[in-house]
Amino acid sequence: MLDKIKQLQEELSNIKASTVEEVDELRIKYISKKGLVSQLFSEFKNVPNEQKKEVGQAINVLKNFAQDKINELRDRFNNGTPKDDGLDLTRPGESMKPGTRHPLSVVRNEIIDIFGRLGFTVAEGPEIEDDWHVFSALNFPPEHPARDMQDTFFIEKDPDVLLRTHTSSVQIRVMERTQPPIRSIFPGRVFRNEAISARSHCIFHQVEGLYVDENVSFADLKQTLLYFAKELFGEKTKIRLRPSYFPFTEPSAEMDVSCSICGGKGCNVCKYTGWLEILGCGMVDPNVLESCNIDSRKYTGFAFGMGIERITMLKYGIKDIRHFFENDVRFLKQFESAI
Ligand code: 2NM
Repeated sequence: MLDKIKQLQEELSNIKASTVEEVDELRIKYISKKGLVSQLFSEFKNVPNEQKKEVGQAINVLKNFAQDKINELRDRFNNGTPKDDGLDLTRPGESMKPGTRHPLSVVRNEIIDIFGRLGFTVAEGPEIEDDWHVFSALNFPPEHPARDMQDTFFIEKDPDVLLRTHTSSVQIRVMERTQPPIRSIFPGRVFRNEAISARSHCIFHQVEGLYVDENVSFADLKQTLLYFAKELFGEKTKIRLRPSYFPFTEPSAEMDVSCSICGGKGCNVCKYTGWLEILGCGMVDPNVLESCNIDSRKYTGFAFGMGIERITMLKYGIKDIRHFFENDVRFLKQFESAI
């Protein structure tokens, strides 16, 4: 008798049903008046007296177990009111914060937007380049130090395959395939073989710009950059141009903006000069135009280039360039942007 009870208990532990009808069949089989559990009660009278107590208890346990099991199966199909398992399905879900844009993307998009309002389009090109597009077409003499292994990451030698050190290579590609008017900006990653510190990194981001047409003058360059500086740093911003040298522009200049922290009065960010250097610029050297089959007697152009990291650090008071490459969310989530 006890064996029979044990066997039924095991059978009941494994019962399954995939429809309400199957649940009912199981109910009839086990716990109806003529079911297997009820049959045990009828056989109970034949159990010897000394076993009655033990067997009686076991049958009662089995009966309750069978009842619970059938109820449980039935509840699964009872799609009217789900069983209360401690979940309140009417509660609003946990809110999920959207991610934020990387500060370099925020500033790059802002720069693209400002020049977009002046009619500049965006162009991109390859990060892996050849000597022609990075150096020769840009009027770098053969012995220029930037061509050195010390400054440039070479992938192969003879012929040279290298990582671009500025996005000017994209300007060359655009000028090679398009005749003026050209009015574009060129955002992208660039690579220089430099020691990593708080101020410099071997990978960084640039935006360069180029405007080539008939009668483009230095005055056009100045007004374009003044508009840009006011849009980026505020209406009160002043600019100044200092003579400089680049192989690809003549004349060349470096542009400072009045310090946006102290308004030009002098503070530790501008090292008490009142000015911050933000970009290099100049009139495109006629040799560069000729390298790209653009007639330098008919057309002139201006170009400029800036580091996005530097501008972002100045704009947000970030003291270490390495923050941009560590992806610490405590740093990143402080930047929110509409674009
Ligand atoms: C700079 C500064 C000055 C520049 C010149 C050219 C090109 F291709 F037209 F010759 N592209 N970029 C340029 C000029 C870049 O970056 C500091």
